[in-house]
Amino acid sequence: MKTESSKALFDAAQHVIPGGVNSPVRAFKSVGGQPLFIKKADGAYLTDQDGNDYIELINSWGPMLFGHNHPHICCAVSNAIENSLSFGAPNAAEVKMAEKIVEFVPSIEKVRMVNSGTEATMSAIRLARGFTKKEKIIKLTGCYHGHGDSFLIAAGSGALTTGVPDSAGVTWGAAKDTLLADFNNIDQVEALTRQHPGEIAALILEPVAGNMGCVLPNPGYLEALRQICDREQIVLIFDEVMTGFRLAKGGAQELFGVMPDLTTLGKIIGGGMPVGAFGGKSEIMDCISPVGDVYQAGTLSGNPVAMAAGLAMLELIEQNSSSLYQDLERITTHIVNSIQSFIDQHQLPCTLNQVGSMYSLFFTSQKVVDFESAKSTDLEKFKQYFQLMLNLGIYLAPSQFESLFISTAITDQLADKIISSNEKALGLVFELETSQPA
Ligand code: KE4
Repeated sequence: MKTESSKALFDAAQHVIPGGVNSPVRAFKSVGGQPLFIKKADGAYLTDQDGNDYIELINSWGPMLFGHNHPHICCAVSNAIENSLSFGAPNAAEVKMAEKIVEFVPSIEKVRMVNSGTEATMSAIRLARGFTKKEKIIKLTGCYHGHGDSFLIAAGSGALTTGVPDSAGVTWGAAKDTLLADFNNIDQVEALTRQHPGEIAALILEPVAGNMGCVLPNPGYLEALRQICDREQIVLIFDEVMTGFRLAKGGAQELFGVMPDLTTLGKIIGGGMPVGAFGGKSEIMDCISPVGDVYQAGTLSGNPVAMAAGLAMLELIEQNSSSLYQDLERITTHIVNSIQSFIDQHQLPCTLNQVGSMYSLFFTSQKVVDFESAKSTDLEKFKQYFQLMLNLGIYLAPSQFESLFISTAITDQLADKIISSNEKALGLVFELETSQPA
């Protein structure tokens, strides 16, 4: 596969951009080789600078629910651009977007637009602290909420201690206010509320984790968190930046029937443009300035072009909602079940997690239910698998600890190509006699 143009661009990029990328995961650090520079994308395909086409399962890390370059979204953006790119003033599209979000997401009564998922989660935490007048938050290991200081916190040495900075530049002052519990472990949350009575402002989680690979909540887990937060007057925040509009029109909260107090959104909500949002009960949201005393602001928040893209995305969801999520689940289940059959047939040390159009293949025999079990995966085997799949024309997330996404652009025919490529790649990774050369 020719990759000279990508290599030349990567060499140039590293002189002027840290690591040559504007987001670390794109650097292919955990899968080796050099990152591919993408020239264009259409439907289910990415095309790199050297003209190589790939069926892609990243969907730009989630937003591309209907595949790339969807005419309805592109047309909406073109029309919006004619009226200038930004006003820095209220505009009709913001109102329509907010009304749509309130209509789609069951727990949201009011919503504030921002420009990324990180901005949404940072703002939601500050809002929860301002609303409750309490300072500590509970975060779950393996969940990622963007790069805000409150979230770049690792579990302390002893279980149930306060967090420790998980990035240079994050202060101990920030870390002391973040408590850690393991995803799917309700006893640890109970223990933290006993250790810190009256101190905890919020508990934030991905209701379906996507950032340790795809990991589902155990039955009853979300309901138990809801009960604890009600009892302890803790603001329950569902970070649905990834799951929002991905798992259902109303996100994971609709799918699982558990209502948070605040929800953070991103990715799909922008249709591929930089958009995030946070929303929830009016009682809480009205603490945000200029109504309340929790400050939050943004030059390009509610940008009219970004709103046009996001609105077009939500319109597509609305127009297709009768079968959209069933269709996405059907084809994703077909892919996952076919790979699972191959794993069972050859008794491979692999496990798959799936919910709706999100799934992950882990290189471990353990059931992956939390960060510890996710970390039991064989990263060397994942690296081989990733590179083999790339050579077979399938572009996966360049990290084991990411979820894959299926868009409506993945037809049954493309699903069969994904399945056969998985069989070839796994055959080579595990050196099965029956495997065909890549
Ligand atoms: P952004 O600031 O990247 O828009 O959103 C942060 C964020 C918040 N919450 C969840 C659940 C998220 O998944 C994310 C961002 N996701 C990663 C991929 N897992 C974005 C990719 C990247 O960092 O380049």
